[in-house]
Amino acid sequence: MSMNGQTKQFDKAAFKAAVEKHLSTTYANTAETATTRSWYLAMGRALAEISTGNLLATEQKLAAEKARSVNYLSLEFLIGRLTGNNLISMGLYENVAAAMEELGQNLTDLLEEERDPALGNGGLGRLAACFMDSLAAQEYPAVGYGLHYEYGLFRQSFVDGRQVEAPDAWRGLEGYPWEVMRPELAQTVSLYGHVEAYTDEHGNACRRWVPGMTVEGVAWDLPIVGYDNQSVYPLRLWECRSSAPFNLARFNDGDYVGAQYPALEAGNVTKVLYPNDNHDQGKALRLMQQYFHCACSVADILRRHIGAGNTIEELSKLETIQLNDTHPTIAIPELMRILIDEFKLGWDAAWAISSKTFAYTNHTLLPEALETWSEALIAQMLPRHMEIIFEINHRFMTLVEKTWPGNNEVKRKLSIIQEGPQRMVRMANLCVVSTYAVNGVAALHSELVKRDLFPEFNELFPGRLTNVTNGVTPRRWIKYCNPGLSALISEKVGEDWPLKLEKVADLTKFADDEAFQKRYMAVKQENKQRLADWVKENMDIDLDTNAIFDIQIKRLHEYKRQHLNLLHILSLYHRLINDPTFDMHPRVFFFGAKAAPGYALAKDIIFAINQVAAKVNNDPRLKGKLKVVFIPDYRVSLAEILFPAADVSEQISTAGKEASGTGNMKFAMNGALTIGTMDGANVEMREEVGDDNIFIFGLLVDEVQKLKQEGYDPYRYYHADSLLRAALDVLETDEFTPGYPGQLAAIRHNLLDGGDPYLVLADFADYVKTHEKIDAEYRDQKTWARKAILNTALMSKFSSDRSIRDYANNIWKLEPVSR
Ligand code: Z16
Repeated sequence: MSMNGQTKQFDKAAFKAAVEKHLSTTYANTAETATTRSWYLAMGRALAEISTGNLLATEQKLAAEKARSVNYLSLEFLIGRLTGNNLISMGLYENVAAAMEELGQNLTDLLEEERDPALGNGGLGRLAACFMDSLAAQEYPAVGYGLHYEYGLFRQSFVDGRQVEAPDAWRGLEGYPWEVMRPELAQTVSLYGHVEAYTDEHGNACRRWVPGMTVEGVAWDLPIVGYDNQSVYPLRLWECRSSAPFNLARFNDGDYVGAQYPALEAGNVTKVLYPNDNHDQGKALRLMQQYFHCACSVADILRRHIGAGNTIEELSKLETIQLNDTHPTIAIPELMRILIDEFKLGWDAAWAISSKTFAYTNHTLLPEALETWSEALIAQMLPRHMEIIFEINHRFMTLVEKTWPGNNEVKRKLSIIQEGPQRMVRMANLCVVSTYAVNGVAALHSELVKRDLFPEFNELFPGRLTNVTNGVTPRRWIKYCNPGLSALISEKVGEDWPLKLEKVADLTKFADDEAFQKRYMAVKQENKQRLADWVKENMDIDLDTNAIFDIQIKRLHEYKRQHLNLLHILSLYHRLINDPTFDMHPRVFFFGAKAAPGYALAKDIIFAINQVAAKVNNDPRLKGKLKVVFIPDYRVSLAEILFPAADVSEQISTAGKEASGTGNMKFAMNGALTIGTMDGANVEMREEVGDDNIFIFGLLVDEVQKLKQEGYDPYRYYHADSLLRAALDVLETDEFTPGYPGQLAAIRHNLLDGGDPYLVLADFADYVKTHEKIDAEYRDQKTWARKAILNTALMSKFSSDRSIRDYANNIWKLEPVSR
């Protein structure tokens, strides 16, 4: 491994001394008594010394250069474990392994001590983490801004097959070794109160916010280490602390304890991550989190900007702010408030800056995921912001009137304020009106944003709505998680592919080379064994690694259709038992998924899969041909074992519903073949690998829309297909819930009388047929190997480095700055 600039040269003796010093002085331990955990923590602190130094140096260099930077605002950063990944980026993996060996410690064991920082739900949070990695790897100046949740996404276990949630105290008792508190960056955030009018010293009529309370924001920086370069960027996470003394009036009244109570409540703003993926819950505390995040982040951006000697008029020249979904939208009225009320700019001057500073990424078309906040709630918590939102809308409505005179219907549709029994603020509309660029996350999705979600906005603001197809970082998702494949790639195409994934296309030359095919499949076999070992150790299930490993890992959601996968499994079970002519290659179906705690049907689907697994895995009639494994507590560190071990990747959402998907890309890079619908990024993956190297099935977006318009009747499919009928009807029996018939009936009911909102039944037959094709093709291992190799070879488009270059070139207008 090459030594890189993070460390100039590695002094093993000095590093060991640093580890031992942390062991004794930071953790009060001795080499004789220390646990593996203490050694991991001490090693982490010693490594963080290096990255913190580089973070500070990068910060100073960028300030001195007056480099234009992007500020990536996201309520979620699903970064996963940092230690192993950072060792690779720093070029220190082997050196540190050797140093720790001399201290009597095994690096692999130490790395297993790290808990996943699960500061995100799923795709959106993981995308933010990949993007930070790609910004640092390519040295595009950037700061990531997020929240320092005390509890990350809940830990999941199964009790009698049902999901049980437990809190995720990701920092442990000792704190997380990679984070560093930045006390001098603390911010005070205002909430509640009222707005008052006043006349300033020049006789101008002004307005100001008189807050009802304040809380404190404390900054914690996590290092985003650039791969093989010297740059380290901050992921700055804000922790909420209560301001003391909190309620001055009550405090002076002598009610000392009572005065602290509201403070205790406010101290809870960053307690816990909301566990919803693709769903808007509309809770007041969530709005408070969003505002707290935005207020701290905008204030910090302005502190850096003004602190470096720039004028406020230069803001949009030097800083751009990317909003990851609508979650940080309140940053827009916050910046307007500061420009107008504090910098005393007029509306037009403020708008000229703000509307050239913000850009917005849309991640979903699902109506239940599009955020709206009640006007009453915003007016109470953020009264000045509500005034500003009204003013933005008023001016926007004037533009709409000019474009479509007298057309009240279009006004009602486009207005930032949704009329009704209680008026609601539509955050996506506010974003489209107030930003210079709006992007979807895959070509198909971005077309649907223009065609179905925002057609009039696209007319009003031509060119504003664009596409940036998602990507994933090849450092974590190939190099770190799949060392066997990485060595093979390096041998054939050279060492620099993690930064230049196009190089991997050279593997196409070896796709038909039998010797290479054997080595490639041997790596796959090792990775399947690693997963099988994990399953044996943690779940005590025996697996045959010659079986097809078929994996669906993603949040549990109806639109992602884990229940379509389940119906297929039930159909195989039915055929294996009832049809003596039926044969299949052995298959293991893996699932990993968390359900939002309030999502009843999602939880029912988890229960059903677990019950089917319990039966199927122990049924001798199946002769070991069918196994079902639901991996509990699916998270980034388990994803790192699952993606490399897959033969088949399940990407089976209803067409038009999955904005992009990113797991689909990780599977394909690691040589799994996709079974998928023409949805999200699957469409572009098919373009890259060719139709022969991906298994596409199901209705197209327009067919889905047409079928729904004509009046979709799930019973039609039920009556026409005996296999489907068998798979559905068994859910009414006690086959999988002995003694308790009907426990799985909610799923069947949803699909038949519930109208099957995601067209599971309409796609079932084609899905089954396509799986039969997979079964047949897997038996020809040479052809399968060829296809798997071509998947690895042809995924370079889906490196997040390419996504970030697209943002930098087409939206942010950013240039790299090397340290
Ligand atoms: C989320 O994970 C996504 C969208 C959204 O509105 C909210 C959340 Cl928490 C996902 C999309 O569902 C997925 O298709 C996409 O790949 C991912 O965001 C990243 O863009």
